[in-house]
Amino acid sequence: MKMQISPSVMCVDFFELKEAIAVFEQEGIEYIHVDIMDGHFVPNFTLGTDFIKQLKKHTFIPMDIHLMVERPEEKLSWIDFGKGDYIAVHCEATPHLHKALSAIKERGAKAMAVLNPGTPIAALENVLDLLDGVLVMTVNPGFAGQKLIESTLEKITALREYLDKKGYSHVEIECDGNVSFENAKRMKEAGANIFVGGTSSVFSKEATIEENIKKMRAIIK
Ligand code: S6P
Ligand code: MG
Repeated sequence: MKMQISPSVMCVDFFELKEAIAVFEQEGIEYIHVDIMDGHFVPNFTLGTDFIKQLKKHTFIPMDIHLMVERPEEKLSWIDFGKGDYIAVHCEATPHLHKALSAIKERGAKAMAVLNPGTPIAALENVLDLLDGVLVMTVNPGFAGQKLIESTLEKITALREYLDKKGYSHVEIECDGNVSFENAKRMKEAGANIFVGGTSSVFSKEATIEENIKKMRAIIK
């Protein structure tokens, strides 16, 4: 499976967003991870629908939109997305997971279901045919800069096995939360192939964004 990087744009210094996007394009970044939080599903607010609209005017890189909102199926029409973009909805955020994923597919985008660290893989059982990807949260969502929850590595391994066994080996696995250079290697070995880059890698202050992306590429290749 293709190894891909999805920088989490909530971690950028917004005064340097334009330069960061130019580096993403130059480095062949596959997705831009956009975190949307509603202050209910997770205890924080972040980026919104207008931000996505603006971002789409300034880059050709597809979006990887991570909806940390309650009842996402009621809010999909607010968001500018389409073919090539990933939209991720949390299994815990709605009793209508099937409806939410179907609505994403109907708009030609790629559908992703998200599992919080405490949510079992079994939550995916009845929506497997709608999935292009599964996002495994490797921290509890809401904030950047947290520490990896170790048990989520086993979950990635078990999920890869589960998907392959059920005949869904084309379904991608993304990991989000403390995907540091060290952890990315372990997540890759566990079976992940899309890596959300945050403060512990792509936006680490120890080097430039360009150097960090190159380092991440070398680790996950
Ligand atoms: C967190 C959010 C994530 C973070 C990212 C930060 O709830 O969904 O996408 O932005 O995980 O990365 P890091 O390296 O600071 O943990
Ligand atoms: Mg995220």
